[in-house]
Amino acid sequence: MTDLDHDAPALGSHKAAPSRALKVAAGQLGPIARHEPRSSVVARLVALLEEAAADGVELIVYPELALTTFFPRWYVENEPDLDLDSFYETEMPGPDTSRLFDRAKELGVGFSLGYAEMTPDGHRYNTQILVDRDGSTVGKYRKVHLPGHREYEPWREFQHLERRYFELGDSFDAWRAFNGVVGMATCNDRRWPETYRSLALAGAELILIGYNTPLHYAPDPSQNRLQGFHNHLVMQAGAYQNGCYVVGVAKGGLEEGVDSLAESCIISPTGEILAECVTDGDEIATADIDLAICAKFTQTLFQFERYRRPEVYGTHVTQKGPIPPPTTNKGHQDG
Ligand code: ING
Repeated sequence: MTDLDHDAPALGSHKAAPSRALKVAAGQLGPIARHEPRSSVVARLVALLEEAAADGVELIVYPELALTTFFPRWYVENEPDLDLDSFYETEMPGPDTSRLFDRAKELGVGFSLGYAEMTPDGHRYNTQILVDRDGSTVGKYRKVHLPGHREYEPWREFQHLERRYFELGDSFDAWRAFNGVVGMATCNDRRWPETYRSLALAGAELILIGYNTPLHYAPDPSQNRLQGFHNHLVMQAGAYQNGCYVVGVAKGGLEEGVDSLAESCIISPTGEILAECVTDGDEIATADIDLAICAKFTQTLFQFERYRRPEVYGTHVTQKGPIPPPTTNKGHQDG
């Protein structure tokens, strides 16, 4: 007997669930200079927070590595004026960031913040934290997909040494917060469909993503002109295919000679962009969302427990790379 034989009667027109309104903001940053002090950056983050709070925002999302310049663009060991450890936070909140935590709590606004994490036992991660409106830390995410390279590559105009400066995170988690279920991902994660599906399988209705994306992609510059298209493409697809909201937030603009994509946005489970930043500097874009809208997709077209076929998807977890068919097509079913 196949699953189809026991298919439940088709869903009637989807009954609207009670709304779960939430006002969110993308808290986009422009460039952070090589030696810009954290106190200066935190002042910029607080300014965005206060602007958002004045507009009734309940959750603001900041970019990846939002406290410092994007230091993986350099082989830091060869930069006499740079100290690698100085880019990492050993505590969160710490001396420089407690001002942000305190002000957010005062204003009753939650936030997600990307930063370089150094654990007490010396492990380094590209981390994102989720803080609730009462100032409590809800959860922490460590970037799973690290792009770029590990060794100095002189052929590149600038380096992308995330695989040198960070260790791999190893889980996609979702947390109950903001009257819904919230997940986080970071930058390159947004290009991999597994990211959104893993979080949606954990019940995520809202996925918060910070990014630093150079417009120039050294391994294939033909992609440069497509950076903005690809950025929105992957997040809109991830939102629609998983029936969730996605907030994508850039650190953009010309940072230490590297032009980086801005175009932060808030995306609906419909896949539509609800709000978008229009500059490549410090800017908020806000949207009134309703987490109940997710069910219009997760309880119909993308009702996972009804329509997904995990028993067919085995290669998704057993294989890392592709295994093409042998030179002949023997072994495939006829027809
Ligand atoms: N940055 C990039 C990203 O995935 C990259 C890596 C750069 C990809 C340029 C493509 C083009 O958006 C991070 N930090 O993951």
